[in-house]
Amino acid sequence: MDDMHTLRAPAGAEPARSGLGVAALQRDIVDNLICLQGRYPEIATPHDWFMALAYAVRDRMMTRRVATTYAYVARGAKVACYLSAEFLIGPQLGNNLINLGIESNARDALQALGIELDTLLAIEEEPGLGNGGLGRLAACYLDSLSTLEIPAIGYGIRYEFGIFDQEIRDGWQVEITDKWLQKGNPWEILRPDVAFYVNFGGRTESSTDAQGHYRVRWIPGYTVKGVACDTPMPGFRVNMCNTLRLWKSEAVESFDLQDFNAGDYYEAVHEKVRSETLSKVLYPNDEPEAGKRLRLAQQYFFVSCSLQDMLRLLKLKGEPVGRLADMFSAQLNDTHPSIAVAELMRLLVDERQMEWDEAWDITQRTLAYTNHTLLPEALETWGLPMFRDLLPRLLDIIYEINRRFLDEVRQRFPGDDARIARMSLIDENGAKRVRMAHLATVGAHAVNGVAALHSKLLEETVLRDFAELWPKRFRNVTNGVTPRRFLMLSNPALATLLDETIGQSWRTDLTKLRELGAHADDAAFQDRWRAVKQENKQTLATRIQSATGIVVDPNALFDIQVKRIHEYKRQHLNALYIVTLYLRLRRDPQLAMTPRCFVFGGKAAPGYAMAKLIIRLINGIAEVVNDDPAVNGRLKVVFYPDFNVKNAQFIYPAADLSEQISTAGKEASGTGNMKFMMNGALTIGTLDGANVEIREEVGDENFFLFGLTESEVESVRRAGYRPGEYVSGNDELREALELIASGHFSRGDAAMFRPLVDSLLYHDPFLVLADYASYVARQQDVSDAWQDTRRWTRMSIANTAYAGKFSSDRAIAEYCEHIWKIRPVKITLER
Ligand code: 26Q
Repeated sequence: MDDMHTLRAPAGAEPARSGLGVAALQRDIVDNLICLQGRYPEIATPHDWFMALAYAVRDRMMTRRVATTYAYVARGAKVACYLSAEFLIGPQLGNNLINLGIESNARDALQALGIELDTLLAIEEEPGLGNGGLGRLAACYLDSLSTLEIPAIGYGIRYEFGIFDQEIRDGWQVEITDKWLQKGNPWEILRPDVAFYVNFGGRTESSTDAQGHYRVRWIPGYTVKGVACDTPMPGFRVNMCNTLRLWKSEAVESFDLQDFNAGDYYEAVHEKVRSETLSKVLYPNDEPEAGKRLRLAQQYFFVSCSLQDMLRLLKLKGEPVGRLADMFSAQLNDTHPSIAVAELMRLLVDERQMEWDEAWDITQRTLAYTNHTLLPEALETWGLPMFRDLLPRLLDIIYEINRRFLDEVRQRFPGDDARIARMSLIDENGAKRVRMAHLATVGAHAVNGVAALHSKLLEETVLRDFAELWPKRFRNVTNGVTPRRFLMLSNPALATLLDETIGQSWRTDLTKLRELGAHADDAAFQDRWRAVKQENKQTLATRIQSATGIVVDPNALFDIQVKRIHEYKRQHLNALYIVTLYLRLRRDPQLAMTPRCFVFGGKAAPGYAMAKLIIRLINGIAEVVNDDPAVNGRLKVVFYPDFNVKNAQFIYPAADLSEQISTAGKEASGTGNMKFMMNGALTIGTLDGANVEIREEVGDENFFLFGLTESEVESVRRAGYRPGEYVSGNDELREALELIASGHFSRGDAAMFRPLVDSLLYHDPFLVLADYASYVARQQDVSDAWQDTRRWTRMSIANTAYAGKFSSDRAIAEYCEHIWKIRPVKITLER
C-alpha cells in the first residue's frame, strides 16, 4: 500500500488541512468546528460535528483535485465528460473516507473527541439528484473514472429539489419535497468565476457576411446564467480527484434589482424568478405528461453550459477549437443531453464561424450516446411548436442536420421513402415531433446499449435502420456498479472476511473474487459467511422495525425487490405469489413452509396511478398477512419507505434472494441485480437485461431462472395475448386474483384494486399472468434450496465470487478503450 494510507505522524509533523494521520485529523476537525462554524466543542450538535468532519475531509481532497486539474490542463491529457441530467451520488462522507483511505483514522480522531463516526455517517442528507438506475449509474461511473485515474468531469444540473421523499400513509405513497440543501452542503464549491450565458426563445435573423458566408444571428427572448457548483470525486487509493460540475441557474446581472431602476421593476423580478426556476426541481420519470417545456429548457441549459465549459478548458490547454475531439470525449447519458448535437454545431458554426463540414466532423468525433430504454413510451420526443418557441436556432440546425442526413440515406437506399420517414429526425406522423434518439444516433460516433441483450435488441428494433446504415457505430457496454460503495462501505463485515480469505487484491480488481471458489465448500468458511449475512439481516430487521413497526425474524429467508415501481418490473407478480402462499397457509395451517420475509422498496412517479396502486396493494397484503394467526409469522411483508441510496446500503447486504422479474426485453440492464449479487444474494429472474450475463457468470445451477424469453414474449403478443386462459388453467392464480378483487386487502373495499386486476386480466402489455406458473414453480425451488443450508451457502458464495464482471471499473475500462480512447494519468502530490 502506498504511504498516504499508512501515515501516522505526530500532529506537529503533518501539514494542516492535508495530513492523513489521526492527530492531524483531530486537530483540523476541532479547528473547523470553531473557526468555520463558530461552535463550541462542549455543546456542538452531531450535525455540527458532521460539518466539521466533512470540511476536514474536503480539505484533504482539495490538494488532490488541484493536482488532477493541473495534470489534465498542463499535461494535455484527454478528458472524459459524462453528460447526465442525473447524478444520484448518495451520501458522500463514508465513500470519501474509504477512497482517501482514512476511515479508521477518522474514527479514532473522533473517538478521542467523544464522538462516534457512525453517528455522523447517519446524519448526512443525500443529494437525490436522480430517479433511479440511470442516475446511480452516472455516480458509479464517476467513482470508477477517478479510481482508474481517467481525467474526467461529470456535467449535470444542481437541482434545488431532488427526487421527492416518500412517506406511506394509509398504505398509499405520499410525496414530500426533498430539502437536501436546508442544512447546507459541505461538499460543494461554488464557482462564480465559472459561469456561462444560455439563450432561450426569441427569433433568428440570417444575413451574408463580408466574406459572402451565410450567417445566422439568434436574437433571444431571454438569457439565463449558469454557475458551476463543483463536488470533488476522489478515486480509491489513488491521488486522482475528478470533479462533478453541476450547473445552477441564476438571473443575468443586468436583471439584478439595483441595476434596474430605469426599467420595469416587476418585469425584473419576474425574470429573476424565471431564471432561478430552471434548476429548481428534478423531473420524475415515468410521468405520463413528461413533455414539459421546463424539462427541455433544463436539458438545453446544462448542455450549453457544459459544452461552453469544455471549449473554455480547451483554450486554457492552449489548443485550437479544431482539436476539441482530441482533447475531450463527451458521453450522452441517454437522450436527455442529446441537444448537445445541435448546440455544439451552433457554438462552432455561429459563434466561431467554422465551416459546417468541419464542425460536423468535430461534433461527431466528440460525442457518443448511451441508450437506456427500448420502451416506446420512454423514447424522448418534443413537439415542434414548443421546440421552435423555446430553441428556434437549434431547430434550424436540426433541420439542416436532417436534410444532409436524409440525403445520405437516399443515396444508400434510393427510392425507399418509407425508410426516410422512419429514420428522419422529425416524426411526421400526426403532430410533428423531434426524435431525440435519432438526433443522438446521427450526431455521435458511437452508440451503445447497457447490457448484451439490450444492445442486440436496440440494433434489431428501435435503431434498426441506423444499425444497418452504420453497423460499426454500434456496440455494447454492459453496466457495472462500484464495489467501493456497494461492497466495502455497505458491507464492511463481508469485506473483512474477503480480505482474510483471499487477500486484498479484490479491492482493486473485482475479478479476483473468483478465488473464493476454492473456499465455497469449506465448512468453517461457510459458517463465517453465514454469520456475516445473519448480522446484516439483523441490522436490516432493526431498521425495518423502526421505519415501519413491523417485527421480522432474521432467520427467515429475506426475499427482496427494491427498484422504481413500474408495471414492467412486475412488483405485482411478486405480490400475486405472496397471496398464493397466504392462501396455501389459510387452507392448511399445518403446511410446512420456508419462513420468508418479503421486502419491497421503491418510489412510484407521482402521476403514475397504477404504480401507486401497486404500492397500496403491497401494503394491503402486509396489513392482512403479517398479523393473521393462521400465518403464524411464517410470512412477513414489508414495504420499506423511501428507498434511496442511503437505505439501499443496508438492504443489499441483507438479502438472501434478489427479485429481478421484469418482462423479458423490457429492463435495459438493471444494476440493483448486480449489487445484490455482489453481496451474496441469489437471483430469481427472467432472461432480461444484465440478468442474462449474471446467469452466464454464476452458472445456471446458482440462478433461479423462470419466465418467457424475449422472443417468446413477442410471439405471444403477435398471436394475441389472452390472460384469461392462464387463469382458467390455474386455480391458485384464479383464487389469488379473486381474493385481491374481493376487497380482502383493502379493508373490504372491492373497488380499490379493480383497475389493477382488470389490467392483469384484460390489457396487460407485460404478460404478468403468462409468467405466473413458471415463477411460482421456481419459487418452490428456492424454498427447497434454502432447506439445504450448506447448498444455499455455496450458491451464495458463488454469487459473490462471480460478480467481478459487474464492477463499474470493467465498464469504464471498456468505454475508455473502445469509445473514448483515453488512458490513465498518474497523479503525484507535491510534498
Ligand atoms: C425523461 C423526460 C422527461 C422527464 C424525465 C425523463 C426521464 C428521467 C429519468 C426518463 C428516464 C429516466 C431514467 C431512466 C433509467 O433509470 N433507466 C435505467 O437505466 C439503468 C442504467 O442503465 C438501467 O440499468 C435500467 O434498466 C434502466 O431502466
